[in-house]
Amino acid sequence: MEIKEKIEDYNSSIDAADVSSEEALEAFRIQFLGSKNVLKDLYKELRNVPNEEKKDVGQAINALKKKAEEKFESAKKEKDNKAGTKKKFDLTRPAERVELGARHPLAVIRNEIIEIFSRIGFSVSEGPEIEDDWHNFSALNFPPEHPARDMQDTFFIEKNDHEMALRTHTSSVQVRVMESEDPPIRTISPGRVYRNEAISARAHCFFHQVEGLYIDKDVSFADLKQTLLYFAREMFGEKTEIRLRPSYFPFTEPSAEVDVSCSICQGEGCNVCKYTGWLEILGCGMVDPNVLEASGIDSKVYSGFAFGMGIERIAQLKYRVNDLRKYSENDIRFLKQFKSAY
Ligand code: 2NM
Repeated sequence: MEIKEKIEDYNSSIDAADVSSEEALEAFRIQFLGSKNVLKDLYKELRNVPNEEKKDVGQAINALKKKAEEKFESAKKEKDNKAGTKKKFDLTRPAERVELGARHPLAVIRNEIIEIFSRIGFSVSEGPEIEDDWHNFSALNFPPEHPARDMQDTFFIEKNDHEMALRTHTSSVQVRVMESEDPPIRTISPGRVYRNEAISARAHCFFHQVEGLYIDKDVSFADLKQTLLYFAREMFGEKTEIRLRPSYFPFTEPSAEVDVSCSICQGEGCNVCKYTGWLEILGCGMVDPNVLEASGIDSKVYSGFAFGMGIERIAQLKYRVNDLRKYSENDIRFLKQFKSAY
C-alpha cells in the first residue's frame, strides 16, 4: 500500500476510533501515541518517499500525529470532568438531611416551672456559677465547720484556698437578689449547680435546680404551703396532693420536705413511689432571720419563704427517665422524645 493511502486509512481510523470507555481510550493511546505507535512506521517509510513529495507527506504524518494527540487529550479531559462532576456537583443528588435538634428535656421542664411561677408574680434571677464563700455558704447560715463546706462535697477553684467554689445550690443567687433589692421580693433562680460526687445513674457532679424566694411583710408558712400546692397541681395535675414532713436546712427555720401524691399510681402504690403513694420533690422553709439579716433585710419587718427543687428529679417523674447520665450524653434519639410548648 502506498504511504498516502496508509495516511488516509489512519486518518479515518482515528476519526472512527471509539474512546468512550477507559479501556478503549488506553488502546487508542497505545496504538497512536505509545512507544511503538503506528505513526513511527510511517516516519520510517518517509525515507523512501521521493524528495519532491517528502515535505507534503511529512506534514501529513505530523497532522495525523497532532490529530491523534488532540483526540486523546479531549477524550481524557471529558472523562476527568465527568468523574469530577460526579463527586462534587451531581445536581440531581438529593440534599443531605439536616437533622433538626430538639429542646433539652431539662430546659423544657425548667421553662415549664418558670411559666408556672411567673403566673403568680415570680420573676427569674440568675447569677454566677463560680461563687464566693459568702454567697454560697456564710450568708446562708452555714456554720464554718458545716460538712457541705468539705472538699468531699464542694468543688473548690483552688485546692488550698476555699474562698471560691462552684456553687452548690442557686440559693447564692437569692442572696445576691436580697442584697441588691428591697422587698417585696418574688423570684425564682434556675441554674446549674455542682457537687463533688462519683457519677452514676443516680448521682452526677452537676445537676439543675430551681430555687424560689418570697419576702414581704407577713409572709407565712400557710403562704408557702399554698404556693407549693398550686405549683404541684400545675406541674403534675389538678388532683395532686402534697404533704410536708419536718426537715432541716441551715438557711430555713422551720424547714420541710415536700412530697406529692404519686402521679403514676394515683397514690395506690407502685415501684416508682416504692409503694408509699408519695414522691419527694422539693425542700422548703421559712427563711432564717440570720439569712435575712446577713443580706441587709430587717427580719423584724420582713419574713419570707424559700424552696428548692432538682429539675432532674421533676423530669424523672414526668418523663420516667431512669439514668441521670442520659441528660448529658446529648444522644439525639433521647433528646427528641421531649416535645413541648416550652
Ligand atoms: C432549699 C430548701 C429550703 C432556699 C433558701 C434560700 C435563701 F436564699 F433564701 F436562703 N433559697 N433557697 C432553700 C430552702 C432551698 O432547697 C432544697
